[in-house]
Amino acid sequence: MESVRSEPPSGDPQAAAAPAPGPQGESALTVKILVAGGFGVGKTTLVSAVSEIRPLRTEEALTEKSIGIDDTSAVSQKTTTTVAMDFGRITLPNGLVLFVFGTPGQDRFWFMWDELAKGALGAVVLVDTRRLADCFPSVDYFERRGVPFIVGVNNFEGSGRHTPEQVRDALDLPADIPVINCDVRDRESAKQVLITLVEHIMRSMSGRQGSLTY
Ligand SMILES: Nc1nc2c(ncn2[C@@H]2O[C@H](COP(=O)(O)OP(=O)(O)O)[C@@H](O)[C@H]2O)c(=O)[nH]1
Ligand SMILES: [Mg+2]
Repeated sequence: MESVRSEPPSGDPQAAAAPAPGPQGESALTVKILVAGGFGVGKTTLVSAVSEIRPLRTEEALTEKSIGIDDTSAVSQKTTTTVAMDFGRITLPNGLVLFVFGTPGQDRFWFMWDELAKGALGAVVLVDTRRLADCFPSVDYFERRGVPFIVGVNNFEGSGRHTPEQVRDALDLPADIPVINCDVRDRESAKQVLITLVEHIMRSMSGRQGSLTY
């Protein structure tokens, strides 16, 4: 299997979203990816865990305005919510630079998704198995647009352990879409999720050789 850990970036010129200067001024291959999933599933946490720059966060305190709108029953410690997006950057061991955008989790921000998805080569859909249905809109969105995605099962205490195969069955996902367990609070675990996505994107691109206009 192709590994992004030790090999140089794929020679496919379409993989390059834009060249960005590296630490020594050389240009690096940069790729935009999204982190999606339901409210409180760990998107902001993942971006913060992996980002090598101070992540840009546009969170605001949950206010009375969101009471009755944002369901916080399963995330009782949650006191902030992402109103627009999270943004972070990570350089993978092979030199590929990922720009990671966390999507807003609430339905009332759907209008932003098309803007946010422009130029994205792939996505991570985070899942909390206690609230599996919350990820359906994200899965539908990426399936409909043909955006390669993987599923990260964020293991919260008390959610019980579900095997990736059980989650795959529950979400009715085809066999080629990776489903992996993760703890997005842990940098290495969160990074592994992104590496799995990049490997999946590369496999998807080599399979279709088509245009990447979504
Ligand atoms: N126990 C536990 N808490 C988590 C985990 N991931 C995120 N959290 C917490 O769950 C809450 C919601 O996470 P957040 O990243 O804000 O969710 P978002 O709405 O998807 O951006 C925060 O208080 C996180 O600290 C996890 O894997 N385990
Ligand atoms: Mg958030």
